[in-house]
Amino acid sequence: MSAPIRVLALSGGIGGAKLALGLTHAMAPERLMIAANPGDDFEHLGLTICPDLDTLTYTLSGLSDREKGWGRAGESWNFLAALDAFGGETWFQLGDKDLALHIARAHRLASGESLSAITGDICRRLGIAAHILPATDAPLRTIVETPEGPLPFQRYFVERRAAPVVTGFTFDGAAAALPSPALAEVLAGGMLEAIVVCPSNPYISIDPILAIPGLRDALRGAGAPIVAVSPIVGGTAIKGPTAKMMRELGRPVSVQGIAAHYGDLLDGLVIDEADREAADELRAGGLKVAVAQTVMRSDADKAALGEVVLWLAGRCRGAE
Ligand code: FO1
Repeated sequence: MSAPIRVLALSGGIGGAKLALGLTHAMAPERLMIAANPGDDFEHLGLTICPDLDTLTYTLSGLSDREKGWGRAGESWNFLAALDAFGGETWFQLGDKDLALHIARAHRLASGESLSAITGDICRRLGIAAHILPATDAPLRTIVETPEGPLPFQRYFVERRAAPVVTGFTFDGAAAALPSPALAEVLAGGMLEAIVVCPSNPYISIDPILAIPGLRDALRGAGAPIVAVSPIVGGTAIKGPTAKMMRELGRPVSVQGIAAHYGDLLDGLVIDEADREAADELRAGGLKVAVAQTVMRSDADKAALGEVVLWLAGRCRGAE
């Protein structure tokens, strides 16, 4: 890796990718590494599907479907329609262009290349200056515990539309997973200025990354402040099932609930203006807090939030 990485972001899919894009505008993008949640990944139709990794790749290359948040813009669906005609499984939608990425990746995985090496090459081909990689090259899959039994993540999220009540999570394969090599190198290198926990779902997007043995300690030991952006705004989640999960798990659906979930991992938390009144309580608990507009509608919003995150990390370092 040529330029030393200064900022490491931990990210899930859609919300995390928006902040990651914002960070690329708030700093030199080649100094940014983004470790993607592997927990949403699964094997489907003989292919390894990596939704959060791909959402980051498509978002940072400008290829993403900005309305859906996942998949590619200008997509066609001939493969899915033809598959349907053969009675194939179509509950998980793979567009034609997205399928091309999956086929290219499957072929390379089968020939023994690592997921992080393949992702690095794909990002270079798409002109992405930031370094996107899976948090681990090993299979690490989120299982959602429900009263009707355990459900693999995509069955729960897409096929069942996140409807079953959640009682907990397990991360299959976590015990044997190692951080991907470039991530381990950056964490051990002592060059990081900030670690950013994106406004992703803490249970299903960030916890799978933290389930990699030793990773939480490596993050704390990296010598950089760890700053999160709350995915909860005004007592609800902007997108996705975060608030529903917190309720079902009996946790307060609030920025305090997010702070409590991450506990001593965090040095700083960015909360939305809607939660301004929680700032003093969070500060009394030992966190540095920035109050900002965290709902990212435009690219300017994303860049502005990226700047706030880096500013708060600077304050945590005592640099400003
Ligand atoms: N999300 C859906 O809600 N329905 C889908 O059919 C779907 C297909 C899909 C294909 C490729 C891909 O990279 C992502 C896809 N997603 C889909 C998103 C995926 O389920 C993510 O895990 C979630 O968005 C959570 O981050």
